[in-house]
Amino acid sequence: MAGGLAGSLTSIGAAAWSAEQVDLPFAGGQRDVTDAFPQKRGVLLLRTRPPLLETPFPVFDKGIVTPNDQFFVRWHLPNIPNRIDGAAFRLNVHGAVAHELSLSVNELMTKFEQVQLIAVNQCSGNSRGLFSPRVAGGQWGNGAMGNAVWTGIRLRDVLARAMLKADAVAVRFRGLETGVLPTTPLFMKSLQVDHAQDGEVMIAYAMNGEPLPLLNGFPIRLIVPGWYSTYWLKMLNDIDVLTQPDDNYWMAKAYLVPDNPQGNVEPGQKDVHMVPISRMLPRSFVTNLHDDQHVRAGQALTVRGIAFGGDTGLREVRVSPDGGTSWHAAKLGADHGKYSFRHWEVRLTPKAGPMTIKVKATNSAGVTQPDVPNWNPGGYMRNVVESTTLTVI
Ligand SMILES: Nc1nc2c(c(=O)[nH]1)N[C@H]1C(S)=C(S)[C@@H](COP(=O)(O)O)O[C@H]1N2
Ligand SMILES: [Mo]
Repeated sequence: MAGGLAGSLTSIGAAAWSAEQVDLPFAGGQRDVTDAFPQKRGVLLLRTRPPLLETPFPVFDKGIVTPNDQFFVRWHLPNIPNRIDGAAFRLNVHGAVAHELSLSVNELMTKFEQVQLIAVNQCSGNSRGLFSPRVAGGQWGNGAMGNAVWTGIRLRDVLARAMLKADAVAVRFRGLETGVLPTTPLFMKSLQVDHAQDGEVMIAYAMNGEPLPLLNGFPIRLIVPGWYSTYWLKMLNDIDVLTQPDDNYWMAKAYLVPDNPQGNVEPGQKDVHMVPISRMLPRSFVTNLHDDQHVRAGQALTVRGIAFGGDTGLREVRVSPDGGTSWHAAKLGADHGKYSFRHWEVRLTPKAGPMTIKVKATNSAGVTQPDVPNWNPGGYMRNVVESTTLTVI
């Protein structure tokens, strides 16, 4: 892959998309299904430039790994390079380091120990369209997430080669894209030095065994396991080691959440202490059934789906066949590591009438999904217990 690395992005949004539409379950939720973006096919179009593309939910029923061509896409700034010469590309490491580095992708692939991890990449604003009261921002359904096998190297190993100086406090990441105006703040995110050196944060050069799709960050991106993907910086070409906390716009002003475990406030509440978003919360979803689906009374019904623990593994997934009155432990599928989606399944025998199935995950730290939706003005961190209402005939 090294010498011939090239991403191409010839016609963002230029081609026609199919007439097919999907209705997400909120006002204004009509989405075209598009094939118009390079290396993407059958994704929901939310915005063209910069691209916001959502994974259609039925994809999550097909396996615990989300295919690259249907993996969601989110960018903040419109000038994304449409071709990257992978051989000429360099990752620069500078700032409070003893040795500045300028590394080719080939050097990253051959001079550091390779590691692999299955991890969920979830946008902070996943499910924002379901917020009530509604909030501004990308109106995602539940498909601004995906699970992939990431191959790359440890950020810690790269930082060790650069040798951080004693006064380093944060590590800031930047990618190749820019805004339309020179005054638009470049998209940059940072991690505290201890987190950056925890040995889990990765620089990935492959996703599900393939080079990263251009729109998912070709040729390299950051993987911050268990944290919302705003930190998973794409087309990563610059690492700046800072001696002060990062006060750039995207850390100090954007992506702030109320300082409590669910990022929760009452609509209209004032004087809330806000902090940068960080760890993910547990979530679980039914993937093989949808609202208003008709099923047969008295016949065994398999209900299955996916769940993840957020910043740690899953302890259990429980399912209620009666809108939350009684709960049954679901059978969990293979464990692919604490940051991965995990399958779950139960068998039910429905009785005639409407039937509301609820699913609730608890992670290994004991954090459980709330029965009542959490809310905040940014539309972040939604993780309410999901309901699916069937008609049993
Ligand atoms: N360079 C760059 N990296 C970025 C972003 C961006 O705008 N630019 N957006 C972040 C956010 S908010 C999300 S949700 C994820 C989306 O990752 P994906 O497009 O691979 O699904 O990328 C993150 N990394
Ligand atoms: Mo995001």
